[in-house]
Amino acid sequence: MGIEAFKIQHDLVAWLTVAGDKIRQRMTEQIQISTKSGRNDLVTNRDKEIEQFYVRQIRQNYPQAKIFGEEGFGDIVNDLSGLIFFVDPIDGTMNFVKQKQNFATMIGVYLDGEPIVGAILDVMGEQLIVGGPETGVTLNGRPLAPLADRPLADGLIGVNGGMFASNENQLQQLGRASSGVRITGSAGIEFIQLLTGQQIGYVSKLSPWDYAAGQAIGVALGIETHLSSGEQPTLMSRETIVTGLPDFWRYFKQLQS
Ligand code: 2AM
Ligand code: CA
Ligand code: CA
Ligand code: CA
Repeated sequence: MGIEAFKIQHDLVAWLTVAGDKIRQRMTEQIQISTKSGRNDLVTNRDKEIEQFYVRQIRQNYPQAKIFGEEGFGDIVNDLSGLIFFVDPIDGTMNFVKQKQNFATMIGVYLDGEPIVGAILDVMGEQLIVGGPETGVTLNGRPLAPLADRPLADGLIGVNGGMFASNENQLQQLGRASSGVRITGSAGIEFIQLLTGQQIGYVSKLSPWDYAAGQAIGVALGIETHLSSGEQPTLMSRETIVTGLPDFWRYFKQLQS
């Protein structure tokens, strides 16, 4: 395909490892917090520093690539052509600020809209999951096998708290049909739980950098990622993302009809 998926994967592992070390080393330092769209939508100096670190690495190693990053240090991306790095420097910034754990750093890489490789690091849990359709998936270097489908009744699901409370997309019925509902506050951590078999599905309103990495890794393990309509996520704007094992998706689809 003209793109070295294994080389990109190797680079992502190196960059996320350095980023994770930087964040953990500075956990006790005072952080500068500001709000974005509202009081629950935060950004810190650490989010910005880590995105700038990734942007420097990407520019140096993949000068032809476009960078779609949450904090705005990348490019203005208007279409999916070419090589694109979707960057979320700290995912779960509210958890980073309030809990000092349960947050991730992640990057997803696509070529002309097709997944190449994704990497997600649970920074405090030190769990690094990386992979894609061509490279296979590893967790801290150990290979992960594709996931077997499981009935909704036999698995936990992750949801967005606001959507669950308002029963958007009939999430409460979905929750009752499952083994239970969990609200984590970090899309990256939700994806790690999904990809390692601890959860069977996840529904949330997400931006491209929130699901690009998880979707790319999921393709290699049998995880489906859709819009609630069933269409393919656009990787361009904030949308309701439904991701999980096939049985989870079948049940979700039935509830919408
Ligand atoms: P973030 O921390 O990188 O912003 C729970 O809030 C999850 O939804 C997190 O993964 C968070 O990512 C993401 N999210 C997406 N849009 C958000 C918004 N407008 N406000 C808060 N969290 C948002
Ligand atoms: Ca944010
Ligand atoms: Ca995010
Ligand atoms: Ca973020």
